[in-house]
Amino acid sequence: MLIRSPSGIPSSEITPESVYLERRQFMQGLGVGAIAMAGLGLPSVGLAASDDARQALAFSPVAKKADNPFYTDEKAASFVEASSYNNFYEFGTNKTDPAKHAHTLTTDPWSVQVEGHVAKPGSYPLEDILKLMTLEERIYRLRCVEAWSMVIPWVGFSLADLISVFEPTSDAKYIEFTTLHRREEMRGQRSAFSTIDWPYTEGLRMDEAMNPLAFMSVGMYGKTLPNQNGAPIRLVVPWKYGFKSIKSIVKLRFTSSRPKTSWESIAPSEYGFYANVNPTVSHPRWSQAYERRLPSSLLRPSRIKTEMFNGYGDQVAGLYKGMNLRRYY
Ligand SMILES: Nc1nc2c(c(=O)[nH]1)N[C@H]1C(S)=C(S)[C@@H](COP(=O)(O)O)O[C@H]1N2
Ligand SMILES: [Mo]
Repeated sequence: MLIRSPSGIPSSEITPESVYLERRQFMQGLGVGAIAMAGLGLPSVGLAASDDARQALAFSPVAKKADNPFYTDEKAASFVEASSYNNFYEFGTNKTDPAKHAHTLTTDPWSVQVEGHVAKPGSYPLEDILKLMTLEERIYRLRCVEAWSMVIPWVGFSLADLISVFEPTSDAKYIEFTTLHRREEMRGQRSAFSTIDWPYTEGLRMDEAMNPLAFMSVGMYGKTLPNQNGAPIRLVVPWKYGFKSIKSIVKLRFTSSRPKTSWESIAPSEYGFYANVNPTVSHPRWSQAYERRLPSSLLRPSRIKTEMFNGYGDQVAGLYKGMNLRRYY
């Protein structure tokens, strides 16, 4: 199915000049960040290459106001930090594996298959999706279940806007998301030791997916996503543990019953379907009361208190009214 841009104007022509200027100054700042990182002994493997491959995006920058839920004035990680310390098991289980190995992934052409309880199922080429969506920037905290977190400036569009394109029916109560399964390009999927039954899947309840915070990201730091961060399109759900923010998405399925997710299937006692950030419910093997805000070092451990719903309670607590969050973890 072909979707036409309403205006026909390439998005690159409608970015205000000021955004480009700001971005250029920002990118110049990155060189300094790379040197600082080298000092911390963090890897720089493959980063120059992945940065070169990234395209500038046209987007409206985030409004830097204290009451904007899509913004935080907490210090963002640098691009190098956010693209060299990753979880993306399709490329290996070490934090440095994705930056080393994700360059093998082909992200163009890319389509998203839409199935289930929708009026408009089909295979949607990513470029057609992008013509329909207005790109914006959001600076979100992402809290990993492993008790570290980062602040990252994402570029993308609201998941609710995307969902409305497919016209879900009243039977659509959940959405299941699926990552690409392509063993030739994803060395983690070829590993004999992998615990994940590929492809990686995730899910959201429909009202969670429609919450204005839920975001589909196609970029970060003003440019298209590096492969290790989930190119060309990934989910960002900032009030939930990072594993819900599924990368390199190829399928959305609208279902009437709750989908089984990868982590829940591997260890149901450790990872629940909801996976809301909750400092009062420990992981069976460690506390979730504190987190390490990256970058951190021995001298500056950056240990901070974890907030309920990762600090997004004003926006999302209502979704879980009356639910026992110890039971529905
Ligand atoms: N397909 C897929 N998506 C994934 C993962 C993964 O292994 N495979 N890891 C998740 C985890 S545990 C985290 S913390 C975030 C990390 O996102 P980042 O590397 O962009 O910071 O991606 C999530 N999305
Ligand atoms: Mo994570």
